[in-house]
Amino acid sequence: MGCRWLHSAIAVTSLGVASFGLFAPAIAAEPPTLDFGSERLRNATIESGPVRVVVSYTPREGYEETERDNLRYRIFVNGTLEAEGSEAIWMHGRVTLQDLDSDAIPEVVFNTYTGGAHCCTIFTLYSWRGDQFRLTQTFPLDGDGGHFEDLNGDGFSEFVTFDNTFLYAFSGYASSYPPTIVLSFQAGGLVDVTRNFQDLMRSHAYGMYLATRDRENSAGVNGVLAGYVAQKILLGEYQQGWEFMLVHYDRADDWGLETLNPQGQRVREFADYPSALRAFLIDRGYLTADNRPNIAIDLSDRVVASDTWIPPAARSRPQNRR
Ligand SMILES: [Ca+2]
Ligand SMILES: [Ca+2]
Repeated sequence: MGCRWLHSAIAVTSLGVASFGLFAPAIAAEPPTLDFGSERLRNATIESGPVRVVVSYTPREGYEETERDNLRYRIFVNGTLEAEGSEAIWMHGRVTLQDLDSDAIPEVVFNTYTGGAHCCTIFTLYSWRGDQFRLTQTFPLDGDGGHFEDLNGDGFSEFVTFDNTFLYAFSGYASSYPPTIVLSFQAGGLVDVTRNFQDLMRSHAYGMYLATRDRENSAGVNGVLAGYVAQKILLGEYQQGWEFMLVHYDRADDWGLETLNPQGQRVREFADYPSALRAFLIDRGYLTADNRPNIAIDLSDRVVASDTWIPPAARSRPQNRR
């Protein structure tokens, strides 16, 4: 329902990956997984290598006003409890043991779907770093959020997603076409490597170009073009992207020409789409304040909500250690 461009974006992205031709993805056994859906779980366990996860989960019975945590988990390494936590699962979720950095110790990857029309998946990652866990949690990300895949075969998985801040900025959801984000899983955290993946970005830009052509002079093209210009900035082709936008934008569409604060009061108003888009791209860090491509942009900040370490004091049962 109404996610046509996002669907085509994903299809194009897949083509881009397939056309890399640099490596043949290894065919690995399915990683150990537990799904959280309509079945109750009591101390359900998955394990791989030194890591074991024990989960209890109670499905929700219809709508509940309280955000009660209905998933509880404990994570053991070599038999010692090293982390525990709880989450609220609204629709469904899963936990997977997946080695994202090829060090033979699987990462614990939770993803939880929050429900809502086009929303949202949160990823929670525990990575054992020898004597403690590094814990990374994403913002709620649109749809299924993204996926892990080792795009270049270097042993470090990439998290492939989109810049969610473009959704609804200059059009409704169906016409929003956000630019690519690729983060590499390094040392237990997510690092922006988007611009290393030129082929992937280029095929995504081509999808945006086709979507613009299909929407010529019709509502929503400004949502596609916002993503397109950002994508071209990432490709080092800002000027070309900007000129394409100037030819193709919808002058009659006023979506996004005023900025409201959380109280709904107007804080900024723009005369036309190009000036609103320029201000937006500066706000989002794609352009510097003096209107130049920002080569230092770090796109991880719109994916990673928190990144912490779990110190020994925070662990339960410290007497079990060593
Ligand atoms: Ca690992
Ligand atoms: Ca990689």
